[in-house]
Amino acid sequence: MSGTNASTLTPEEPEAPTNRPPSMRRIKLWLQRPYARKVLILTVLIGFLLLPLCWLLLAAMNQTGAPASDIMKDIEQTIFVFTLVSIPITAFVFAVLLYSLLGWRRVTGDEPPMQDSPAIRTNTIGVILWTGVSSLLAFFLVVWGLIELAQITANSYGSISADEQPGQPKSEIINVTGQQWVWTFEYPQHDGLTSDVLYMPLDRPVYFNVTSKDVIHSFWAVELGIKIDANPGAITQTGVTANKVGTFNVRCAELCGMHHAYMQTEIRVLEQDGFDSWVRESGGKKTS
Ligand SMILES: [Cu+2]
Repeated sequence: MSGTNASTLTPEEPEAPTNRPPSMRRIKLWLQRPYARKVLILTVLIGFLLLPLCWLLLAAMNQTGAPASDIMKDIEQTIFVFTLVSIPITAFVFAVLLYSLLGWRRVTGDEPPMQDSPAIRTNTIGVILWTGVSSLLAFFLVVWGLIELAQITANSYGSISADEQPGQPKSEIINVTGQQWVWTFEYPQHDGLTSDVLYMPLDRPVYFNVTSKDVIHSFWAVELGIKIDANPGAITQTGVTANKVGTFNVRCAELCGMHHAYMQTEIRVLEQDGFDSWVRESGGKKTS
């Protein structure tokens, strides 16, 4: 060992590659690759193709007359925004998938395989862009979701009984009972009048006490945007103000046995006069 230079004995870090172009230049180089450009073009194309989805979803939901309450309007808005925000990422993932399937098929004949590109997985700007954009989108959705959730909770009267809500016109209380496989609605303010169709007055807060006689069901007033479990031996509460006259749907949203799919009935939202007449004709007392 004698005579050797001391510096060669100390272990050295492997030499950092010095021939790598700077981050921005590497992205430019990468973008010049034909496949990168094709993937980006595909992303934009697929993005535009997916765009109508936002409206198609709303159109599908509105087929039966939704939104019939502020809650449903909030829910639809949220579905619209979530779809819109997810489109750029979905489009990019599908573009990579499509291009990988179609562009990287078997190499035929003497065709040389495509040249590898400079790796961008360790590219600072690339990594910051990718994680930054997707984090921002996700963060926006979390904030939006929390605000909408608070709004919907307020509109369904949270945990405060509707008739204790400040500044609300007198509410209607309806006891909802699920059982295999029918719904029953009882109106305690009208001599316990019962009905198998959910009659509701327009523009008045309706407060639901929901329970079940047997298994767990879920009371779903589709176009009004409320859905809550109906549990045996317990009462769950929610509420809504219908803001549209019409006939809508109640369904069971919890698999509850053989005829779960048929556990449905109608909601009839009537103007106050019409609702009062229905109450009188059905033997209940008139609303005070
Ligand atoms: Cu059910």
